Amino acid sequence: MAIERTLSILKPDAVAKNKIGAIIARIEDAGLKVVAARMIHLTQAEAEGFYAVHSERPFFKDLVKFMTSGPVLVQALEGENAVQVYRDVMGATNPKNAAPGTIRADFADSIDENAAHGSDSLENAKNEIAYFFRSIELCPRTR
Ligand code: RTP
Ligand code: MG
Repeated sequence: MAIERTLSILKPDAVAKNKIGAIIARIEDAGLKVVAARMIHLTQAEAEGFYAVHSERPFFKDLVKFMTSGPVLVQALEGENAVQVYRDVMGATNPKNAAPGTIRADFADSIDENAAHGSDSLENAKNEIAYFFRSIELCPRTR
């Protein structure tokens, strides 16, 4: 299987609950490696740009409001099959449907405040990583 990179955002609810370390432990335990990381408090324009694909959806306004409500941890993760592996580690979008032991089952309260974002395809992962990180900020993990 190919080595991929994916974008993770630990959302404002997870940061406010002080669960950054607990969630990164899940990420590392799944074999994914952090190759870039930054804390950022998104502006409205930055959140709207990131979620532009959802701009016509009914939840868009609330999503942007939530994502700008506090700081987030943005990370690029690397590993075999990283896009799907991280989606599996996060669990379903709605924590009520997320399998036990997943990030959203254990740390999220609702579909709106669901602790983590993960890219949904390799192509989107490339674009999303480039939205937050310059190539020089990505540190390949050779060991
Ligand atoms: P994400 O992009 O954050 O990783 O989540 P996802 O792929 O599992 O879900 P997506 O369909 O991309 O939706 C993005 C975020 O919008 C919120 N949402 N709310 N109220 C609703 O019906 C609804 N649907 C989606 C969620 O916070 C979701 O993570
Ligand atoms: Mg998504």
